[in-house]
Amino acid sequence: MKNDNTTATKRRVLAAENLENKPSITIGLILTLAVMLSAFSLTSCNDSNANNDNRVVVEVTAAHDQETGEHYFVTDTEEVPTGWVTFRFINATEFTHFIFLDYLPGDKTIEDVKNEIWPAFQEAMYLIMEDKDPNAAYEKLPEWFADIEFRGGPGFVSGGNTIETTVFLPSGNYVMECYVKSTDGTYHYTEGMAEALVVTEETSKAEEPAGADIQMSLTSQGFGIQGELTAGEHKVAVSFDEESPGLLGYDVHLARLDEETEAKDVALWMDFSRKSGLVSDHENPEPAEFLGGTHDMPVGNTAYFTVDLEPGRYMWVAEQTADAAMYEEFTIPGN
Ligand SMILES: [Cu+2]
Repeated sequence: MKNDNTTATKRRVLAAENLENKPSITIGLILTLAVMLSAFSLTSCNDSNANNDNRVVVEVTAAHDQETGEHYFVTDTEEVPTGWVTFRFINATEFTHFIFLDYLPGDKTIEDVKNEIWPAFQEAMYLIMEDKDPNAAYEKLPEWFADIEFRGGPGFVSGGNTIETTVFLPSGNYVMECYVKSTDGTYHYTEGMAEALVVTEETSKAEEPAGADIQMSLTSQGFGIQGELTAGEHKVAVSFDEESPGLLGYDVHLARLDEETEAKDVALWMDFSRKSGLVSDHENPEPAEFLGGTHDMPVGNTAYFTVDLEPGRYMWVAEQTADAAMYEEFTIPGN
């Protein structure tokens, strides 16, 4: 796993050196190569663990077209059997992304979401950017929006990093979307960062992940963490134990903080309804390095993800509005 971080760090240094005056294809290639290398080492690392033979893995790569500005996902499958699904999410860009899983009601498809849901949210965000009331736009949401179930998905991850998150998916139609924003308020899904996933009625043989050494119980009281956070790799099991009163459920993401960054500022950035919330681009980079986690799921579900901690400052943070900010800072001591 060490290779991951080394490669990611190299990539970041490379990016920092080149960003100013030489965008374009060369950097894109270097980044892609670096990320592919880091993904490869993660794969070999996991495959050396026993009993994963039946795992169902969806590999998704976050990509960015420098010429058109388009953000998009590249996925290796459009269909999986019902059961435990592991998402391996490779961020081959310089920006933060995530995969949020919408479980659609009835026979709704990604086209319905594109036509009826995202335009309302996008219009609302552009109103917010102009300091106008977004409610008129939100009122355009169709009634069936309330029937979409949020089913977790890989949490926030900064450029160059690869993460894995495992969730249980019932059969039906899903959308994988990212709603990180650009400085002008444009959501990534508006730029094309969304893909459909069909979960069939065939039952997979994938087993529920075992061996979690960190347990979390997510409620309005916080993360309910049990287990010892030390340097090295940890498997985290997250149980969703309280219904959210609003749109945003209780979820958890890991961020690494540099010496100057205040945890509170990262928590505020998590509020999508603020102008500067969830913005990640060259003009306004994300406030910390994100290392994965899980989005919210209905009460009673459990999601799993893996983290690799080095000595340093970290925080767990939920995607909540500024007035309900939920975060917890911790330090992994050095030698
Ligand atoms: Cu994104």
